[in-house]
Amino acid sequence: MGTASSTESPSVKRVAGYCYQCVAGPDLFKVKVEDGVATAIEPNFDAEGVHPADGRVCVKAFGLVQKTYNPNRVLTPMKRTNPKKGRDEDPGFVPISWDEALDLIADKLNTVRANGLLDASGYPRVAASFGGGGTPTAYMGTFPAFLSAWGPVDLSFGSGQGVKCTHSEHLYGELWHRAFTVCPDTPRTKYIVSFGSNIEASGGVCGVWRHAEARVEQGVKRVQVEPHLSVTGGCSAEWVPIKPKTDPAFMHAMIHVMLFENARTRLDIDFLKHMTASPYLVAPNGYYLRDPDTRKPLVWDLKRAAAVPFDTADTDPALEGCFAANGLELGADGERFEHTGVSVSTAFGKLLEHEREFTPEWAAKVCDVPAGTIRRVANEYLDHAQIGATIEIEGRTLPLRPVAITLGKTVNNGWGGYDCCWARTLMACLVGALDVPGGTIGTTVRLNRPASDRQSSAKPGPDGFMDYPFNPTDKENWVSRPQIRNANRTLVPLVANSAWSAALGPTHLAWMQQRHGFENFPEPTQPDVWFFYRTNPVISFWDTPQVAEAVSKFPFVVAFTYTRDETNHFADVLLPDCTDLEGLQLIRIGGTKYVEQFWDKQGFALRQPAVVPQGETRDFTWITTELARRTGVLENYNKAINKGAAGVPLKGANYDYSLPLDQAHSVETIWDASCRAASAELTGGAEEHGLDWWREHGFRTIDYPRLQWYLYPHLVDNGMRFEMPYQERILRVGTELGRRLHEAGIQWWDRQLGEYRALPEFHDFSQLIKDAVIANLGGQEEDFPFWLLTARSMQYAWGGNVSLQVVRGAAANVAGHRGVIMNPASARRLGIEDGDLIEVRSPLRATRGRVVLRQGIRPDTLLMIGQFDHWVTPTAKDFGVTSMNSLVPMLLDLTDATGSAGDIVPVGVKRVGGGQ
Ligand SMILES: Nc1nc2c(c(=O)[nH]1)N[C@H]1C(S)=C(S)[C@@H](COP(=O)(O)OP(=O)(O)OC[C@H]3O[C@@H](n4cnc5c(=O)[nH]c(N)nc54)[C@H](O)[C@@H]3O)O[C@H]1N2
Ligand SMILES: Nc1nc2c(c(=O)[nH]1)N[C@H]1C(S)=C(S)[C@@H](COP(=O)(O)OP(=O)(O)OC[C@H]3O[C@@H](n4cnc5c(=O)[nH]c(N)nc54)[C@H](O)[C@@H]3O)O[C@H]1N2
Ligand code: SF4
Ligand SMILES: [Mo]
Repeated sequence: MGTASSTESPSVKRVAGYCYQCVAGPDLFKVKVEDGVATAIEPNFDAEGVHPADGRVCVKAFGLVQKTYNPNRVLTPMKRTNPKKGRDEDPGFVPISWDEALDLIADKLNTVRANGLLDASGYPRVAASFGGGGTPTAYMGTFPAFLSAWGPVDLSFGSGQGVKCTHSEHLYGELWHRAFTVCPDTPRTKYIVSFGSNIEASGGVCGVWRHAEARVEQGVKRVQVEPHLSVTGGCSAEWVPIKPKTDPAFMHAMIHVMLFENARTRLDIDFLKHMTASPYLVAPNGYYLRDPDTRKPLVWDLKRAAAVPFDTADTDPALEGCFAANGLELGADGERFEHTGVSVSTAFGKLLEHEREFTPEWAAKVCDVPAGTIRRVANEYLDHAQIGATIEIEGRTLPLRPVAITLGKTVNNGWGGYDCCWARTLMACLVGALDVPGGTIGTTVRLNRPASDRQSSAKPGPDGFMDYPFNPTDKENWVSRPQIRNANRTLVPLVANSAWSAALGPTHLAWMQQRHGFENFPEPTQPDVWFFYRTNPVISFWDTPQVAEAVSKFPFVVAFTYTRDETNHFADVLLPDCTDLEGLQLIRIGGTKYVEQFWDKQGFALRQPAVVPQGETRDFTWITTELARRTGVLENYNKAINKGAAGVPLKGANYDYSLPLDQAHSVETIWDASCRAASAELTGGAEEHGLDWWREHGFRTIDYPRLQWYLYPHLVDNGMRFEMPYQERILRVGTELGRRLHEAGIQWWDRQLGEYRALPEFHDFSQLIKDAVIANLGGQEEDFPFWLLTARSMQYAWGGNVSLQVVRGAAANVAGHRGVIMNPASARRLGIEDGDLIEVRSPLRATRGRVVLRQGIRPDTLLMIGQFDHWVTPTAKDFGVTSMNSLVPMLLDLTDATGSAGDIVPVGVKRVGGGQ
């Protein structure tokens, strides 16, 4: 704890903590506590030079004082007394003791264990959902250790995150450059093309800080391509109002300009030849031509005028051209094609063929952006790329390529996501700007292991690329029976099999199956027990009434609860946890993390009770330990904690703070051991500071090498290349997956199978989405002339802080928070004026809201910011602000091969009432 300054009374203290309310954190702060009452959140300036924003927090963190003292908090455990569950049913929650609440839950869990952890369909009987981007982990203490001790738990049920986040980027980003999320190397870049990445709202304090610095220090030019002028568009050099979901056309045309309207010498030829698969020879069936003995892909060596394995020393591989060569082609399921004197072209040659038709003039018609604009942006990108430039980072000379392309969540999700991720990564490769200083770089890994270190997760695999843990698609090993209700490993090879893979499966399939099963799939079942924490899927998911219907039928729902909300409306038991300023927990900080957290340090930070917990709220670790004790898994729970499930392995090379297995430990004991292990881990065993030291200091870090911000040097050192432009593995994996599914009689995933192409096949995704919605739900196309979109608000963390007046007050200063944003010209045509009440109708259903007229939106687009439409959450339920979520259907036809879909739906509008 910091000391009080001289002008303040001695009863004032400052308590260090962290904020991880949104995925752009964690950020460090201090809580000012006067006479035991938290009165202010302040930056933690002890972290100057340590934290990328020098210890500052964003506007959302300042809501935490009000969050603590919110009179609408649920302050005791509650149980439901009305057995009927429905939106219009009063749950009849009554206060109960912790003993009763925990016994009630333990009783259900013990019954589950007695019946078997898996049900007749092979699905876990216990399910759990956690909210936005994994941030709940920073607040749920040892709960991960309980989940691991319990056994199989189904994390299938979409909680808004995952399929709605930057989902395609998560999967393809990890495949291509171990980039669960992707961002510019903002401190060095000079030119950014952002396709709907709303960084000034979504980037958190570090992202906003870095972009502000880049504008001032480097004069970075950012071009914001998006249908609606977000706050990011507002502070960009240029706004390009593209038609929704046509970004792939824009990007194809940029590639076309780089390939066909510029001399090859403007590209990074050396990078393409030696750091990518561009020179690999592609055989007639679409797979690489390989050396028959070593099975290594072949390149055409201009020096020898012969085909040689890609890793042959001293070659000058041809980038383009057709050659006659011999070799072996390996297709799906071990198919072999032997070729003699076959005519082959390079992967780069295939790319040229593929991109030839995508001229800016063609794209202009698709995306409603002038050809000249697309051409200029492509050329500006080339102009800024500085091919040949270098920079020294920690004594090592690396390429400097100060150009980057970023993608927002809707560009990334659903149809077109593959195309956009591919095009963005390819454009980085064309100028040698992938994961090098100044370029387009990755932040963190989640699907590959170890998640703590991008570099060591990138291990050499076959064919010169990084290995990737695809879920098996061969006959013997394909996971033909889904292990969880969203069938992630069965349907999505790319989703891998890490701790995050369940939440990144096609999570809406779990909800959809609560209505109807899929043909030749296991009988859908409900979880016997469903836990959820820091998520509100009845507000945040798609087709929210359908989610509500499914939840209302779940037999036993346990809600960790802050206030009453739309999802815990259907709960059986409410458990009130200590919130941000009341709980105790140690988390890892530093390194590189999304959204733009790039540190020169790594270490740990502590969150501690700054004030006495309100009411009967309890520390998450206490609740968890009690559950473990009452369900007979204490020993495994302690084992899991010792192994690091609560964030730090308690035993390392020079130290051992492992907890005895046979007893329940207090919250302080657990975190004291974690603190000691963390100190020891950071110092090779030299320090063993306990909880008291950490309470006083708040955080402890060591250096994090800046060289590790970039993956490129690691690839060079290990003889690996980026798997671009040609997707031979995707083609093979998709072909095999298709065969497995068809062998199992499953035809309903065929549309998704179509996406497994070596080079993405262009579609007008804008039209495709409209057609799919109308085909499934009916209606006439002319009745739905608008696209409805959504966007982030800097003030709100999803729906996590909507009940705080102070947050709403801050948001009220930013245009668009009052209602539905609409272009004045379109409004005039429909006789609509600012403030009018309108009905917005999709083929699924309608909602109502007030119109906010703004020039900064395309005439064919409407936007509903954030996720409101609350009907239980205190204060938010009185906002009268609508959301798109009840209008967006969950449909297989909207689901891409990665299992995601976009926050976009075609709608019509009519005026139903005058202004207020
Ligand atoms: N319309 C629309 N919908 C969207 C999006 C959008 O842009 N527009 N974005 C989507 C995306 S990308 C995501 S990641 C999801 C996120 O959506 P979710 O993961 O569902 O997250 P939230 O809506 O923030 O839900 C947070 C819940 O946790 C509760 N809570 C907050 N603090 C505490 C606490 O300390 N303790 C407990 N027990 N509970 C707490 C809040 O009251 C709230 O009910 O939303 C998706 N939905
Ligand atoms: N303050 C705050 N920060 C957050 C979060 C939060 O809730 N609050 N949530 C975090 C999470 S989980 C996520 S997933 C990220 C999301 O981060 P972003 O992707 O940056 O978030 P959004 O603002 O939802 O992005 C929507 C933008 O995309 C544009 N857009 C919509 N459709 C299209 C399209 O078809 N083409 C193009 N080019 N643009 C389109 C919209 O105009 C809007 O400006 O934010 C993270 N950061
Ligand atoms: S950016 Fe997110 S984690 Fe950081 S202070 Fe703001 S709300 Fe908290
Ligand atoms: Mo998200």
